[in-house]
Amino acid sequence: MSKLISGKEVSLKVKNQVAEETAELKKQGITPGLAVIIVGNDPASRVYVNSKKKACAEVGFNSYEYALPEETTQEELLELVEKLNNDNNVNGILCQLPLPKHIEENAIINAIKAEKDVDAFHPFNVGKIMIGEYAFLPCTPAGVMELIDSTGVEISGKSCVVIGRSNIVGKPMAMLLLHRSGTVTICHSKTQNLQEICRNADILVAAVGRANFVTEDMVKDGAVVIDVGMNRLENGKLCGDVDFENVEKKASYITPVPGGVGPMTIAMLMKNTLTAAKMHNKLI
Ligand code: L34
Repeated sequence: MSKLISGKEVSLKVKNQVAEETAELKKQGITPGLAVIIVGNDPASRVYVNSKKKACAEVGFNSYEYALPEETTQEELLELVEKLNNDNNVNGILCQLPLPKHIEENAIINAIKAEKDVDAFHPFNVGKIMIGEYAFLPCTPAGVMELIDSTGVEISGKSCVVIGRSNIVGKPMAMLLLHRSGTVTICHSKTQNLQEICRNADILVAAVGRANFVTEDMVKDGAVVIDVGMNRLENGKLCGDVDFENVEKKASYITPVPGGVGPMTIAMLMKNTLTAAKMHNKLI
């Protein structure tokens, strides 16, 4: 029987810490500010952006929402980013992905000033992550690290397998595990012997985007299993990449969906925005 890792609890701890530090900053007349841009009407994005605004209020930040219509042009969006780059009340800028197809995501990511890039998606910040010298960690992988650390399980020397190679999760996730001296394997859709490789993992992180992709036969007895998946089934139910019911019996620790990685993504965004505010005020 495995132990559930509560993203709700761990995220609350992170947010409480951010709130305490924010209260201190406010005494010096500094209130961190996060600008969140959402383009179009994706219902899932709407839910996540609302949670981000709510978290800002909880920790004491100002938040500025820019909800733009689906037909917004790339030029219009770039203009807004430029305006926010130059706005001193804004310490962090986040453009919720995915964007409508007619907008090139990389053009927007590259336009956000690296020092306000609280997602850590800008190539400058991605490069910093590679060399282990970062101000901002990408929110989801950073949240996963907090969840693993909350178990007390040592990462150093362990076999860590990441399923998924996206720029947003899989690649930076592997890098963070490597920085902590994990022996890291990245698996993807072309991987041969996927089951065998996963079965060897002491720490297994699933970021595939397919419901119930990770089955019991792919999991080692006693593994730590982290589920980054966020799949909406036809019946509206939210479900991860891991066949929770069966994998739970084998894992030593496992994250639920919802209530696992999702809330951590938001908590780490708060942490990055606080860091940005401190940097902009030359406090770090
Ligand atoms: N720019 N785009 C940018 N930054 C990000 O960090 C994100 N991401 C991903 C999608 N696009 C982005 C998020 O915010 C995924 N993501 C995210 C954030 C929060 C949650 C899920 C995904 C979350 O709070 N999930 C809840 C359930 C929410 C529900 O009921 O739908 C959970 O408990 O897992």
